[in-house]
Amino acid sequence: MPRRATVALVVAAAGLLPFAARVPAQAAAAVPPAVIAGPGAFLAGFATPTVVAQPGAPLTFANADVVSHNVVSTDLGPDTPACAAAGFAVGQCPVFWSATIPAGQTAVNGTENLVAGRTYAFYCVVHPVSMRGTLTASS
Ligand SMILES: [Cu+2]
Repeated sequence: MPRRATVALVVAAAGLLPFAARVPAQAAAAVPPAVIAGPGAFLAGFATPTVVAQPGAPLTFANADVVSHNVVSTDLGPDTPACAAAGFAVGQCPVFWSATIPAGQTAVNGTENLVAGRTYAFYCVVHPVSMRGTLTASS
C-alpha cells in the first residue's frame, strides 16, 4: 500500500474512534433504569428481580403483562404529600412505590428516599407471593 494511502487510512480510522466510543454511552443513557413486569409476571415474577437505582434519579415501572401490577417497597419511608396523595395511610408510606397500572409505563415515586448502598425489598401488592424483588441504591 502506498505510504500516502496508509496515512489516510490511519487518519480516517482515528477519526472513527471517538464516535465508536460515544455510541455505548448514548445507548445506555437512552434506556433509564426500570423495574419490568414481563408477560406472565403474575406467575413468573418480575423480569427484573434485582434492580439498581440511583437515589433521586428517575426510575420507571414497565408492565408488559396483560394484568395490572405495581412496585411497592416493603420498607416504610417518610410520610410525604405525594405518598398521601397515592392513598397510603399515615405511617404506611413505602420508601418507593408506583401506581397500579395495566400494560404500559409509569414512574416509580420516592427514589429521593433511597439511601446509597442500601438494599430494599419490593413486591407487587396485587401478587405479593409471586412478584418480589430487591432494589439496591447506588451511590
Ligand atoms: Cu402483580
